[in-house]
Amino acid sequence: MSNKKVVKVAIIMGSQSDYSTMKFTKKILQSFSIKCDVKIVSAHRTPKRMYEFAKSAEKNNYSVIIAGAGGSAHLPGMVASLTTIPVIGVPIVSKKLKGIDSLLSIVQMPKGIPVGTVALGKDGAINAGLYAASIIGLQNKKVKTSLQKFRLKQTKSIKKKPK
Ligand code: RP5
Repeated sequence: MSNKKVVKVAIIMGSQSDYSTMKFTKKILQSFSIKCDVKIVSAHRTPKRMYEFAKSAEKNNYSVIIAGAGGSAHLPGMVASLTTIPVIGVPIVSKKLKGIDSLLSIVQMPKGIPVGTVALGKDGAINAGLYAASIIGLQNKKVKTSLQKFRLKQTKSIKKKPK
């Protein structure tokens, strides 16, 4: 296991409005001292920005890309089609369909281009960060140890009896 490579995660989202969810991904990654770049990249409103982001992701040394999107939520799949870096999709709770649209859109990628899909909203945003830490932990001992400590703390926080 090498600890020398600087690990970096890209957190992208389709809109400013997604940040109230995606900020939890940033927070959990920071708690593991994993560097992250946070950007608004919309598949349909800024397609050129999305293409350029995805095509330069390798050069920018991202280990994982986490993409939050709501509604028809094509951003994670589109980005995944342009790179072989693992992409995790976070379905945002949409206004009209409460996120069922986002969830089905992200999870139902046809074969050939995988997107790791997490739960809707805040839980998914946190789990996306933890999942990225697991992937990075395969190569980075410090991150793996932090993740193990996090799990232990979580286990200890669960009381045997309810108050
Ligand atoms: C999607 O449309 C975004 O990911 C966002 O979840 C949704 C709504 O965007 P806004 O109308 O809030 O900009 O592209």
